[in-house]
Amino acid sequence: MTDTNNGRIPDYLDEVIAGLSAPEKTLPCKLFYDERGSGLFDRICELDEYYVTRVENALMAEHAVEMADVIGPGCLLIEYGAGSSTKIRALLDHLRQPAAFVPVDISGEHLVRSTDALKRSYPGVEINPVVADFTAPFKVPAPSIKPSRSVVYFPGSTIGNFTPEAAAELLRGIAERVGPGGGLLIGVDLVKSPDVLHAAYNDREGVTAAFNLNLLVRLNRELGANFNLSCFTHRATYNEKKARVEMRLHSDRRQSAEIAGHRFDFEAGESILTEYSHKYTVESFGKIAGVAGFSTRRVWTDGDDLFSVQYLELD
Ligand code: AVJ
Repeated sequence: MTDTNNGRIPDYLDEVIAGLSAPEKTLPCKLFYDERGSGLFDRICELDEYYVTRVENALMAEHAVEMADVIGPGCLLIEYGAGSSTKIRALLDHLRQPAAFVPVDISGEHLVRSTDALKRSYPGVEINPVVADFTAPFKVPAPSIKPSRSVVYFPGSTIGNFTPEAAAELLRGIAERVGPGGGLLIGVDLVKSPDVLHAAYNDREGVTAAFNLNLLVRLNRELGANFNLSCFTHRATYNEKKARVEMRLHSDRRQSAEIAGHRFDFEAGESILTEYSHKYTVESFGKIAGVAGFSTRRVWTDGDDLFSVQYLELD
């Protein structure tokens, strides 16, 4: 196992063991985004069926002037999960004299690459990247100019990965970070026809399936696990009652896999839960925001009400 990851044991090993030891087996969805997984996700974003990225990009392009206007001049802008360079560029093109831009991402390499490109495009903007998992505490460096207010930008409907309770908790953390008068510009995917959702998470080309299965590819490589990749199948279903897509890896037969001396047994038909993708109405999201102390100030949606970008403010 030692030569699978330059001799280092990945720090997520305990989380993986705990998740696979639970009565309902789970794996953390943040593990999707290794080099290969990030590439597969980029391909998902270009699929016809996956409306999410296309519609959000269009909303950003169309309304960035208004967004920059409600945010106002001199802000400290902090992006959670910076990977969406098209979206942030729409905003940076129109923001007036931002005090600084702080992209936060769990992948250091990814962050260095995107920050270099942004620095070239926006030489007048102070850019202070932070490598961090935004679900854990982290510090944002103070900009050299005192900001008028702090605003977190959280695109992509990544908030949908969290249960409503965990989402409220994360928003509470953002509220603490931005303080009174601070803002949150957030992309939130909307409740819609189950057919549209089914197609978006079960694309014809099988890119989403490859993205889901890549979790096991990664565990085999980085943890020396021995999952039999041909005996697990991608499943994505819409749970209407909970308003969420649930993604799983389904064990096609009775089998077992070993990771770092731990053995995991699977019944035929047993599955590993790999991701939730919660969908909201403007009202249901407003409630969660309210729990964290935010008020909904503006909501931008497309003509088909597929997706929303919302500006929330802390009173
Ligand atoms: C990046 C979390 C918003 O939930 O739609 C895409 C990830 N999973 N296809 C989503 C994803 C399967 C995506 N988020």
